Amino acid sequence: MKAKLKLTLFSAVAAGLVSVPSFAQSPAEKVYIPHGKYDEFYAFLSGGFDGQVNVYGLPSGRHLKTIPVFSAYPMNGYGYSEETKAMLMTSHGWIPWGDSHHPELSQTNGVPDGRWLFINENNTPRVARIDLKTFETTEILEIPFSGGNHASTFITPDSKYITAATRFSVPIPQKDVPIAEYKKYFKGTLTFIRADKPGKMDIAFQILVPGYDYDLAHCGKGPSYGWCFFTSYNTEQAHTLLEINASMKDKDYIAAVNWKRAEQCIAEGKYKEVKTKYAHNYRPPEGDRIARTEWKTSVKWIIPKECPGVMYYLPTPKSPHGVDVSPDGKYIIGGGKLATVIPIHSFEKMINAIKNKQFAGEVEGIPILKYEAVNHCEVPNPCLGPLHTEFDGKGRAYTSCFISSDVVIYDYKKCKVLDRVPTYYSVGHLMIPGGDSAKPWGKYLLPMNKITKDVFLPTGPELPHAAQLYDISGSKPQFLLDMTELGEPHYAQAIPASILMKKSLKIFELDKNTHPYATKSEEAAKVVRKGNEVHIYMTAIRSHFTPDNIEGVKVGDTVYFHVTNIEQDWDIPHGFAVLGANTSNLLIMPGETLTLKWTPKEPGVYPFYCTDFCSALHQEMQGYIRVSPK
Ligand code: CUK
Ligand code: CUA
Repeated sequence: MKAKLKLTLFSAVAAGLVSVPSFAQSPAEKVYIPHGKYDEFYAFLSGGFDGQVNVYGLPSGRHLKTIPVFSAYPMNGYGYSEETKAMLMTSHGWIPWGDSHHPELSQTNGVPDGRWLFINENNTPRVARIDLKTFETTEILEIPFSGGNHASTFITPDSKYITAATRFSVPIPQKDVPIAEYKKYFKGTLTFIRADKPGKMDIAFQILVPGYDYDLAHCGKGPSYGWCFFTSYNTEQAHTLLEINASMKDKDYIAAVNWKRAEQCIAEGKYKEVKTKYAHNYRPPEGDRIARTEWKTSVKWIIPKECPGVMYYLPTPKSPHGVDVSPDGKYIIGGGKLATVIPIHSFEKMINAIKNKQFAGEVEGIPILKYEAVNHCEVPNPCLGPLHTEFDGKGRAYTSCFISSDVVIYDYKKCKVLDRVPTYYSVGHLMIPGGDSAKPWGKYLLPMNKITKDVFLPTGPELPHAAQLYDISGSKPQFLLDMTELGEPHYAQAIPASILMKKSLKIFELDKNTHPYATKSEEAAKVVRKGNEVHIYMTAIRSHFTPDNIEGVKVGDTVYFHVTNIEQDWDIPHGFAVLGANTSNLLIMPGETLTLKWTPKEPGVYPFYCTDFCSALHQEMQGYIRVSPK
């Protein structure tokens, strides 16, 4: 009997009638990458309060790299070297820290293309571009008239714009007013940033909106191309004890912005040019690779009243947090974090409601559409605390649920719950490769959690953050792996490794290095004094620096070590550090020039050395600099 059943099952599988393959391998087998093989996906996780982007391989969960973005990073000298300092400049001064939340890959026709990764900074409003050829931050743009940049960086399907929006409403422009007069003075801005021209990132326009809190966004695609959607909570306009006072209303909003209409208004001159000052920092990925700050002086404001049709409010239950658009561009899913349902709006119904003027009111010239007129359905009893939604490209939506610590899986057209998987614990964002694009790759699901509790070995009071990797390629999700994470990842993106590996750069060619202090051979190494400045044109190659004995420096001089790595092998970086320098190590890649600035305080002879083990004679890669009295 048994043998007969086995045989039947076997023949059914062989005939392709039963889908077993997903569980045919154990989780350990599925995440194991044999030596000599690569991971299938690159995953980019935001670092949250570490201000960086962390790169992992999936399905192994191995940490491959930290890309410094908004925080200085002593490991490679980002923010410390003269070439990268300017990246962290803002109108508030030089800020070596940021809070990064939402990475977003550039897209072509709604599909991630692997050119760039964008990411927001929440605390001192900024957005950044990472060049995925070099895996380096090349551009950071400050956002003026914003109080915290959270609904960012969500992208239009052609990478024309990325979004930004005020998380906290503030007086706009800033001024000294009583906080109790919030309703009178506080405002928000929704910002559209031109993103498709590297080196030329700039604010296309800002829409001046009511003083609510704008939390997250996603842009339309396919039929909804030309629109972006932003969650708008605290429509109560509370300024104290928000946990109670901003949760009074039954419904808040999703703001639907017609950016094509905004472009028209700009073209017709229906905007206000406002003076301000904000930083645009650019470090070219080739050439001299020196970051510079350019100060911008104005932005264009669109006032909704003066540009009718630019914006509508869609009522959405209970303090919506996430807003996500289905791959077909037809549905807009809100994550009402205090709601007991998941509201799904229909783009088609929204357009009809606008045509038929099915309004429930208006605020500051922005029509509020009727809930029943735009709502496609409410997913009943999904979970507790729905937040964010991703898609697998097979008609299923996956929504993270903070309070019930799970991910609910449902058919978003039929509004029917299909399945659920647990998370450990209190999930925030979740990610499926391509899961917010027009063509999800599916395959894996990565819920990222806010609380770790007992998942890993305890490490004192501070624990790593945790994520779980699921295989979602079969008919049932299969739990694969607990992953530790650096900082606090909010959102993530992933792309097949095959796309990025084709674009990735292996070496900075020395010939193309146009740094003014580049030293391309040992013969060209020299020490040049310019008044109080001493410029050391230095080379690094296994296993020595040239020059390695430097004299003639005096207390009171400013010393610049311009170190060029002249290796021909692509995988041999050299480090550089000098005793007592109040900066960091440099990590110089082959073909690159980096500069460490040092102001010696006392006479003496100071050693410097290579910090990255580069050969059997690495320990000999050192030198001395003599400092004499004034
Ligand atoms: S998030 Cu930034 S507070 Cu839900 Cu995108 Cu966590
Ligand atoms: Cu160069 Cu160690």
